[in-house]
Amino acid sequence: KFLKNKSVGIIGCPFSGGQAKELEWNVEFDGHHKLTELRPAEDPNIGKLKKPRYVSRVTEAVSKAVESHLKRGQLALTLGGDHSLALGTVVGTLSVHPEACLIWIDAHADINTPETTESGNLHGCPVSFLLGIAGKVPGFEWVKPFLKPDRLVYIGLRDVDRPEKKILKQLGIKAYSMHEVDKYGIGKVVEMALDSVNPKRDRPIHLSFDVDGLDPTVAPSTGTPVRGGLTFREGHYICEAIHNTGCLVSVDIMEVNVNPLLFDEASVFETVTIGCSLIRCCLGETLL
Ligand code: 5AB
Ligand code: MN
Ligand code: MN
Ligand code: MN
Repeated sequence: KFLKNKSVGIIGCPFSGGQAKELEWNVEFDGHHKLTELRPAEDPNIGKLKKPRYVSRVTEAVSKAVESHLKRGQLALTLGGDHSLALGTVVGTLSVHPEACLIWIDAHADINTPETTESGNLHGCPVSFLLGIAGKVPGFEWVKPFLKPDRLVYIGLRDVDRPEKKILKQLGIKAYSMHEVDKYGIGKVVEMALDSVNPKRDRPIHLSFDVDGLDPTVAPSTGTPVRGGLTFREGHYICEAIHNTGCLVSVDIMEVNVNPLLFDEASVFETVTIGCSLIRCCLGETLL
């Protein structure tokens, strides 16, 4: 009766003056970036790649946003959204911190190239673009600097496509699958992961956390769930340990799907809640 158009205005209020403050971070919320406005009228496939122009424009805009927060000395926290966004966030981080390393938490390796992808979905490809092995795809010329393969490490893998396995082997990329998490325990795995990409703990860290790295029983509302994932505590441990290095500059929490047509309210609530608590661990929330 009182509203004009079907449009909601969100008023972000990062304020804690009415209570005892806790983690002592100032929060600057940009508001949601208006990314859907960047969607081109026409966007035919390029080879197998779906919506390539839309993804390239959005990720370029996101890279600039991350870059600007980092340049102001802020921790860049990006909430998404499909994991193609990490192409933007990681380039943003590398353009300010070229020596940064990337810790990728995921059930998937997201390293398909435009040649190897079967689905054509770009959320399965960001890492190949980041490494500069995607070849020339029109619209993605802005992607630089590239990430060196020895600056990348995975934790949580359990659904890696055959050509992706080949790429990981060829480039000698460090990866700790769920098998290694079971074998060594999460404490040892995180230590080994950090030793491989950040041996002296003197490089800035970008953490890209796909919530499907977690087990679907703890993070159900995500597009490509895979059984046998990280437990609630293993996920949190990763964030706590990375916070403790003092090197964290950029965090993505990705693949949280809040579409009420796809997931029931309880699943969305659980997944958003765990996303929030992972973030608090990244910001230094301690148990004791
Ligand atoms: B996610 C798959 N490898 O390329 C592909 O959720 C899945 O960002 C990609 O990790 C999953 O489509 C992308 C089969
Ligand atoms: Mn921003
Ligand atoms: Mn992913
Ligand atoms: Mn995934």
